[in-house]
Amino acid sequence: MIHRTSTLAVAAAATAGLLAAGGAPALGSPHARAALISTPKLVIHETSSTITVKGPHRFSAGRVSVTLIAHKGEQEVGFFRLHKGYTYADAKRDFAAFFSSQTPTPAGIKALNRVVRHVTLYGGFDTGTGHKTVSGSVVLPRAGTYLVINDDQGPGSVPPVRLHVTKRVGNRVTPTSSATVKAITAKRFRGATTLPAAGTITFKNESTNSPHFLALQHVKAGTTRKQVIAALNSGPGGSGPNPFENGTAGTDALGMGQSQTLTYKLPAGTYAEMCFFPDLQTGMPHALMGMVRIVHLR
Ligand SMILES: [Cu+2]
Repeated sequence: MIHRTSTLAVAAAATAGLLAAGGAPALGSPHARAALISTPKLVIHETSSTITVKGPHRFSAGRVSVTLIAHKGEQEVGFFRLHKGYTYADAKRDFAAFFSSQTPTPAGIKALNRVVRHVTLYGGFDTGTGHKTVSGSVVLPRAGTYLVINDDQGPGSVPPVRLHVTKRVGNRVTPTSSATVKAITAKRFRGATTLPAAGTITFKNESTNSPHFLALQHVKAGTTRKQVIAALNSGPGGSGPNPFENGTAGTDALGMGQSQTLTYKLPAGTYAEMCFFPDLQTGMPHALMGMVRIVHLR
């Protein structure tokens, strides 16, 4: 995904976890029997021009388990909620305004900020390359209508699917996660430096001022953060050495204070964590501003 300009589009979509299910209820508590409820399971199939969501479209607030299956190439899905008074047509128009020029214009940056102010992003999934599926969970924390969007070319290219979430009625199981990656306000990644090569991780957006997403990109052993940033800045036809290897997977954009889980299987090795969400002042993807961290998958 890092070689496409549309990568930026991925950004603008999605996520969740604030009100993540609190785990198993205490035995003997008066609420024990009522507390643990089953987790809705959605299986999403995408091509670049279609999205189908199999599973329930109406359920109570809380965690939702998601599997994304790409029928062709790399696919992304995002979950978001529009705030009152801001319509899907508004979001579509604002995204289009931001992505209409290669170099963001002042009007485009205003449009991007309108999206971020009026849309809560609950995360999502990017199948990456070299495999057809990725899975995990997002948290849709309260009652309302949520949109599931095919984020391959950004919102607007394919009609969204609506989920009707009713009020929370109980706890759901929190998936077992073996590492946590955090995005922070300084536009950097923090958290575990060793992640599973096959397994489930948690991604949290702890920043207070911007959505972020997590792209895991396999790189050659020994690659430094600076080399990755230099390669990203020089672009596909750049003169420097290419540090990238096959193997990617990721989340979609996650709003401030939200979290999600991501379950994947990738070749073991050295990886760059990268975020391409556009800066709200300049439109520059965060990775080019240094939001790159080297980690190891074992
Ligand atoms: Cu970011």
